Amino acid sequence: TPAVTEEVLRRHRDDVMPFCENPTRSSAPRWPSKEPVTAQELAERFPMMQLGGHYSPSNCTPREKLAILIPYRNRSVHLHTLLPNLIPMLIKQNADFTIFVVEQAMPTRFNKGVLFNAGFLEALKLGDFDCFILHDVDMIPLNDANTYQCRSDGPVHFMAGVNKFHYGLSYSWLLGGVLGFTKDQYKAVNGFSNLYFGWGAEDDDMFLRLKKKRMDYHRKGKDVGLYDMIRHSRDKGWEPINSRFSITHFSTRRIDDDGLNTAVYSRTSLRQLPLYTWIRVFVDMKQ
Ligand code: UDH
Ligand code: NGS
Repeated sequence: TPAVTEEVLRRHRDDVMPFCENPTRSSAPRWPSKEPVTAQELAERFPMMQLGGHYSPSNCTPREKLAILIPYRNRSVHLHTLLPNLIPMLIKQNADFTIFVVEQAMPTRFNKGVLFNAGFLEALKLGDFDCFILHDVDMIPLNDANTYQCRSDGPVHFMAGVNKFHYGLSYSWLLGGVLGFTKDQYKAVNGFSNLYFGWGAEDDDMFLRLKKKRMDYHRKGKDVGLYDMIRHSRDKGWEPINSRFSITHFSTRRIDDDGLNTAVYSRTSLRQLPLYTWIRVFVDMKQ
């Protein structure tokens, strides 16, 4: 009898399980639930989630594997408000996803760029992810039709508007909030700069990286891309630092020598919790 080749197996699987389609249509924004939910209640609410915060639809073949990277420090209430909104949305979208909470240990100033780079590298040690969704912990998606999928022709900015700005953005090239890259796109821009300790500019730096690499990005429309930001005060260790402007000034020159290929951090914890994989890293200020 002829050997069963990979190709035959694949086709067979496709016959039985067609590729997943995103069933959600644009609809009126849902009213998000703004109450934090305890870890235990979340685990009970989402028994279909596998350890480490993984979910894969059982009745179709997913087209891509998503890694959701959430930069994090001391925002437990926000995380426990985001998860009960995000998980059901992604399940409705038939997504194959794994949630990573990438926490920066104290005491160094918070550095989102390094955390994204670390999350990207650490996630790839654990699975073969195709698409990386970089997600602020305090941004609650309002429309289930805001499909978290990457595009082969450029990164996707999923946020068209946020409550804080009357469901608009503060400026047109803003890339903060929720941004999606394929693995190759993220590598092509050499990830984020590692040099921004403190609030601001790492996302503007990314905008310049995309420009430099002649990569267009796509912004979702307001029909689906609206978010509610959970209001909060400024965190300790996340103050705006004046030097950010001069760092950005040299951004495009440095792009290949500062980023994913030069991120310095040490991983101090890795735990697979019921609803997410928790990675804690220590970031030295000498990048
Ligand atoms: N983050 C943390 N912990 C921190 C700092 C940042 O988890 O200590 C993460 C978190 O994912 C957050 C993201 O980084 O969503 C961006 O930080 P942010 O939400 O604080 O940034 P934003 O620009 O707010 O929204 C800045 C402070 C505004 C103070 C307003 C006072 N009225
Ligand atoms: C800009 C920051 C961005 C930041 C954005 C948020 O000024 O990093 O504000 O604006 N750029 C610099 O600091 C250079 S907000 O939407 O909160 O008004 O993301």
